[in-house]
Amino acid sequence: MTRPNWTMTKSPEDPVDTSILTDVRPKTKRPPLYKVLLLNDDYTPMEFVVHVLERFFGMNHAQAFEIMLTVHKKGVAVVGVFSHEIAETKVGQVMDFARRHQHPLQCTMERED
Ligand code: TYC
Repeated sequence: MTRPNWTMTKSPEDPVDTSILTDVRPKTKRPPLYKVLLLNDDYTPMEFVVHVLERFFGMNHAQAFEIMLTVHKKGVAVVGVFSHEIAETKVGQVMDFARRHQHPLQCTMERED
């Protein structure tokens, strides 16, 4: 009977062939994380962006104001890192909220390396 080598009993007469099947660790690769990015534009009011960061990303007012200013000055900033599903939800919430208020604010996600 042929059995995988990790279940075979070793004996001098029956040496275990470790040449192929040697790794018995279960595969535990963690799923990738996604950065949620906020993009600058010339029209969305600063207060609206601060409100978005407080409402959807759980930031306090000072944190939200600081990140908003970073986006305003640098063009883009990471506002959070999440699983694929949560990142998609956040992007959808921000885009929907901005569209409903007729602001051109853009929010995207990007796989983290
Ligand atoms: N640049 C905008 C303004 O001057 C403010 C702004 C900040 C817009 C961040 C978008 O993601 C943004 N009103």
